[in-house]
Amino acid sequence: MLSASAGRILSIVMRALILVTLGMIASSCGSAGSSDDIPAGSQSSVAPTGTPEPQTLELSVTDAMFSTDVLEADAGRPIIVAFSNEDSIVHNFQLWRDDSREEKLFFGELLDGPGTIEYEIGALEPGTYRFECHPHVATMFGHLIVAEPEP
Ligand SMILES: [Cu+2]
Repeated sequence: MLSASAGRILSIVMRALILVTLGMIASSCGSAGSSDDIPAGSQSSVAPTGTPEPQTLELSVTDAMFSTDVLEADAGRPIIVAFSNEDSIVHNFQLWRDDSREEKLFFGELLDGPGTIEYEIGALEPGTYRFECHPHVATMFGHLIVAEPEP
């Protein structure tokens, strides 16, 4: 019903965006060598396949405390949490959809002592998610803020 036509409109919009993007790439190639080129650094952020680049968020634990209580990430890009346990007791990273703690999205392998691990969270929609250490939910928690990347 409504969702079907909304989906059709969305796919038309997506196709138009892809065409516009291709047009921009084509025109930037055409002007190669001119002084007002896009800086080289910004070109590498556009993967040729359209696959979004992963982003790595660093999080460590010392004295049963996370290194931060706010993590930030871009929407739509796979998230990797580079987790480091610097304690001799067990910690991990788990993620809830929000503070209601009704929908758990990720449960990270427990690290029983010092060590590092990369948790592959996947891409998320914009929102304010809640992260915790499973054995210490009452004292070890924070928020992961996912937002649309700056244009
Ligand atoms: Cu813990």
